[in-house]
Amino acid sequence: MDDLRAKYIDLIAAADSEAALEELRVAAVGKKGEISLKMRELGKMSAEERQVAGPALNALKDEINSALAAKKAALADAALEERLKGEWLDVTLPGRPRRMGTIHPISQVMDEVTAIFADMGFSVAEGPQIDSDWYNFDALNIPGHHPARAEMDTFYMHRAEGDNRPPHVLRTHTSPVQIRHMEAHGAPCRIIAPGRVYRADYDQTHTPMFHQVEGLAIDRDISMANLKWVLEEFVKAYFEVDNVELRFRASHFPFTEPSAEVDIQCSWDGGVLKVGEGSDWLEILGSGMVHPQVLQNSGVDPDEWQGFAFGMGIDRIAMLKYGIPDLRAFFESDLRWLRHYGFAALDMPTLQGGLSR
Ligand code: 2NM
Repeated sequence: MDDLRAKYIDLIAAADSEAALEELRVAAVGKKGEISLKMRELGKMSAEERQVAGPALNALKDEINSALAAKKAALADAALEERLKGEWLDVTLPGRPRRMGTIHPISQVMDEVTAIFADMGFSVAEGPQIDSDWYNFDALNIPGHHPARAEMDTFYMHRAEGDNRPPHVLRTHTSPVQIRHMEAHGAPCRIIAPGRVYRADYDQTHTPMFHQVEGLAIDRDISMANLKWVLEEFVKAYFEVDNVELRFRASHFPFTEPSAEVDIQCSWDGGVLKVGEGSDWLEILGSGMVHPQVLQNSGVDPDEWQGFAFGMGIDRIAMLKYGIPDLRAFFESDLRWLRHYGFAALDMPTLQGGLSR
């Protein structure tokens, strides 16, 4: 028995694979293994002999099984160790740069504008791009015969034959979003409505789809003074300058009274736009005090509430800030143009981190 023990303990220690171990297991404690055969001989022994040999053989069998299990675990550990050496990875290495597309300048500018107005307490409102002519026109104090309807070059949706209701339209501005917001939430309110708008106009400076951001602030005592401050803060933050002169020119919109178009001070030295210096003026937006009729139409009592509204073209202010010469290139999906004018996908504009870099 000691010979058997010595033989198998040595062989197990020397085994170099799971397969070799399995062979040893079969040879030692398998059905026809050496130790099993010895156990069969117990029957031929005398009772006294068996009392000694039986437990001793069982103990030997247990010992061999334990040695097999221990060696098996050791081999598995060694195999894992070997594999881990091969799969070693330095997780402190810098990442490999990978092209992942760019943020379109219009999306970038919408994010910048949103960040600036959010800092002044404005939240973002959204609404449908197809809307009824009530929300797009009538509610805004633009009745059916009003020249502004013709001027807007509206896209009308198709109506089934015999359906004489007024057709829906592709919204010509984001004002319907503001009407819907007032209707749903009432006053006071402080929102901006950025988004796509549509007008049937296509030339050097017009595309049939473009982008607008409108703002609306309604409270009990909001005045043109508040409008002026908000727009000054916006222009300084957006164009990233410390000072800029604004010029309010009297104008007319059906939905505001009084109304003003706003120019910003700039220079065009060497064909390069600089905002906040020089003696030229650049028109960037329209604004005014929301017409009492528009408040009324939105379910807001004009004897209790008043406020300002403004609207500007995002595409235009994007071109101005980032020196993009051709409007139509915005919508051509030219990858070379996008790589040139696009922004890094993970750089979100914030007021603290810098709007643009
Ligand atoms: C502009 C100019 C002036 C405007 C008005 C409204 C509403 F819905 F509150 F009446 N939203 N936006 C507005 C006012 C838009 O764009 C040139």
